[in-house]
Amino acid sequence: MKTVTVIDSHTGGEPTRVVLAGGPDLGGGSVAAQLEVFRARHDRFRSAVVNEPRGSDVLVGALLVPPQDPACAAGVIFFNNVGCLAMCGHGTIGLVVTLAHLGRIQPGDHRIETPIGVVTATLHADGRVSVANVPSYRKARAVTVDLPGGEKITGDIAWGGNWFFLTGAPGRELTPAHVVALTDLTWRIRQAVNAQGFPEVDHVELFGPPTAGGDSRNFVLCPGRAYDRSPCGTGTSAKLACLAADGKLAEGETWVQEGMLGSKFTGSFRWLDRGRGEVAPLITGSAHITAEATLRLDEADPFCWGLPGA
Ligand code: PYC
Repeated sequence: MKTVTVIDSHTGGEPTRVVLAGGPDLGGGSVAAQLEVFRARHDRFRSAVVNEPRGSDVLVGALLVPPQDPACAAGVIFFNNVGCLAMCGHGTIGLVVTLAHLGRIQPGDHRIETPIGVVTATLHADGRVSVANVPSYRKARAVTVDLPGGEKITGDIAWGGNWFFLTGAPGRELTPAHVVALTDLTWRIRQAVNAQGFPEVDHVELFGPPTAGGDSRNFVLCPGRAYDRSPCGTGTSAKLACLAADGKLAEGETWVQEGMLGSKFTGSFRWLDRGRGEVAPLITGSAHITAEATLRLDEADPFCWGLPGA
């Protein structure tokens, strides 16, 4: 019987499960190198932690690993129901609130090593967390894709720590009552974007008018077909890169992104390289602890390693 110590939280409704102990030994080195070992040799552990019957399609796992960079408070590998994520904004906020809950960190700045670089998270005295995310940029503007049935959708392709296709959703209400239709639409968009020259895109982000006092509301389809309950930290970073490139948001100005539940992330950016359209996004949100638990992995259980996601 193997046991795994976890703490669950949610960030604007989107859950994160931080694995504190009982995870595999990935051999050290950079978090990028440890991710390769995790992917190649421990995929069933990923599935056991986040998939049913212990988890659900929407749960994001955050495996704490030793950072290579001694200036970092932690290293982390994020994963979901179908694989690993390069970075996760809501998950970083959940991780920081979890480390604070454990008394491992105090308010202030904390460097966290992810597979794609170091991010700095600031734990504020009131419990909110700001994440200075990885450099973000728009790769392609106004890409038109053809959906089966003849509909054409035009959007941007941008990197915010994950790859996104970002588009408007005229005539579609971004509310929980329409999740099935929005999931179906964004899944078809993702397939068309992938087929039309952008195989790297695994998140699709629809934007509509705000309804909870923000600047915009979004619906974000994640790689395993679940939708992000939060406004999505990496998706908001990709949006900031597009707004910056279009001159629609000035350096230092705030952008309040609502998610599907009305929860909000406040974002702003700093230019890193105007010529290349590269920005440093800053995303602020809050998280709440929901559980402290021990997972039991019993080889005699036919569903010990989880049901496949999506
Ligand atoms: O907040 O970056 C994020 C995220 C990615 C997938 C789910 N949440």
